[in-house]
Amino acid sequence: MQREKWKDFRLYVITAEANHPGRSLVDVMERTLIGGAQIVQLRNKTGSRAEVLEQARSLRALTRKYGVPFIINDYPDIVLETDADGVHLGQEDLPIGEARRLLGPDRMIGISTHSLDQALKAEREGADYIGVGPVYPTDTKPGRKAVTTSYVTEAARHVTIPFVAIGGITLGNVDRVLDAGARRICAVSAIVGSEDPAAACRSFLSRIEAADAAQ
Ligand code: TZP
Ligand code: MG
Repeated sequence: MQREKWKDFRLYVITAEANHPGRSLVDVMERTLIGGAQIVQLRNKTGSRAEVLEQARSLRALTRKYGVPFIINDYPDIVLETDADGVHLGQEDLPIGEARRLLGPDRMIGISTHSLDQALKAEREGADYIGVGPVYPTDTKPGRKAVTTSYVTEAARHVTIPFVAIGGITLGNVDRVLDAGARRICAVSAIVGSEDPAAACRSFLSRIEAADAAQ
């Protein structure tokens, strides 16, 4: 299955245009790819469908150039329309089984989870990966209570599909998240809001690799 080959990612980057005023989405995301981002998600909670479609087209072309999987938050129809590699769902979005019927066997389905129960349910329903977070409070997803590193440790013990720790992760705390058991990291504002997104990606990757080596 096509989607199996995309699961090896370690550094996941999500778009957040509010974090880089005056710099274009494609430019910032290309810098993350130069720095080694291994999976990219388009997340646009405020734009129109037409805007999301246009951004998806641009990022589909860009990620293809770098051979990196491209995921779209919230719009399975735009996944199909732009030949993206998968969809990312929230707990309130369409059920995983429904997304699978729409997208077929070759595309990835990821889902945000905030508890071990949600994680195990996602696993049973056929998710390809889950988000575990927000680990720390974050302005990128306001109003959502932090799950802390204790949920990261529970996920590391009990979840068998890939899980990616997300939420408030910076170079200042990523080692704690890795120590808690995460092997895949998503950082949004700490990367796309950085002066140098490529350097930020390289720094995150070297922390992830150091944690591997210490295992
Ligand atoms: N889901 C859980 S936390 C989060 C999302 C989309 C935002 C993560 O952004 P940041 O800037 O890395 O805290
Ligand atoms: Mg959603």
